[in-house]
Amino acid sequence: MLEEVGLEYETHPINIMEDDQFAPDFLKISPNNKIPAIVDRDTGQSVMETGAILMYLADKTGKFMVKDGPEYWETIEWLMWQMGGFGPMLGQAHHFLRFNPEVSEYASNRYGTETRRLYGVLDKRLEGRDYIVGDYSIADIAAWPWASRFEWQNIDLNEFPNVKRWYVDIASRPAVIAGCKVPKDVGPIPMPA
Ligand SMILES: N[C@@H](CCC(=O)N[C@@H](CS)C(=O)NCC(=O)O)C(=O)O
Repeated sequence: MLEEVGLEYETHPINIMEDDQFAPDFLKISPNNKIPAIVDRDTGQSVMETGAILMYLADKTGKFMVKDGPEYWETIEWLMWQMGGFGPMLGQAHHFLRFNPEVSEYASNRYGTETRRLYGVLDKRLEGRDYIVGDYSIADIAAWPWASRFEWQNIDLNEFPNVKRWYVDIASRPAVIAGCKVPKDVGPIPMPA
């Protein structure tokens, strides 16, 4: 989002494997000890939670979210869908399908099934639409990074052709390519076969 809106920014990597997220200075801006969080140096406002950060930056810059009307609420709807479903469920799939596949058959099945269901919902939503709501928006910006881990989730994007088209299209955006290298370059963006 910061690359897309073109604001200058400085990153402060938080290594969650080394418990940086519990440092008192970080907890002041992110009391739930989760990344990401931002501080707006223009105003002093700090914001935690991805959805709130995206809304804050859209509001500050007037980009990637309409101001009112039905499309405003649809954007909120799909942002909340990501925050409550696509993000957390796919996050659990990473734990139980990718990192600890043997630990619990129940958990692997549950999150694997839920992940496929959510991809199905997104595929249906993208039928006949270029983006999740209207033009490219914070709804897409919130969801796309989770889809970029389709391999970790045992998802073949060919089974979800509308998601595949949407995913490949967004993957070519210069801001997305640049943003995927922040805070460090972890290699090329995964592309479906
Ligand atoms: N609802 C939060 C979730 C963020 C989240 O789960 N962050 C994880 C990394 S992906 C984290 O900071 N974990 C550290 C911890 O739980 O201590 C958001 O969307 O911003």
